[in-house]
Amino acid sequence: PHHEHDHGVVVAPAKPETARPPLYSVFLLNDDYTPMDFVVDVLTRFFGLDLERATQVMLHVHTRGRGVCGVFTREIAESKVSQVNEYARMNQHPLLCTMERA
Ligand code: TYC
Repeated sequence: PHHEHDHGVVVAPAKPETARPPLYSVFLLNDDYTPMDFVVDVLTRFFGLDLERATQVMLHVHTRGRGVCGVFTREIAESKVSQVNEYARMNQHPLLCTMERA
């Protein structure tokens, strides 16, 4: 069931749903040197977590090796990763932030 346009170009019918953009999970990685307080600061400052949730996520990363800070569209996720890594470097901490397709 294809629909023919005026120009003779045959296209597939549109799906009956609103298109959803691909989503990306943003992670913090554990390391041995970044202070716990700094990680909590990052999670509140860049990901809008309250103190209780930020502390939970920080401890998850500390014990499990990495953890999700949030899920975003690609451009927002890329911006979070850049800002967090720049902020960590500015404060001379080795903290790493990464992203991958959710
Ligand atoms: N492991 C660090 C410490 O013991 C704390 C830490 C938590 C570091 C989470 C990075 O993403 C991180 N000080």
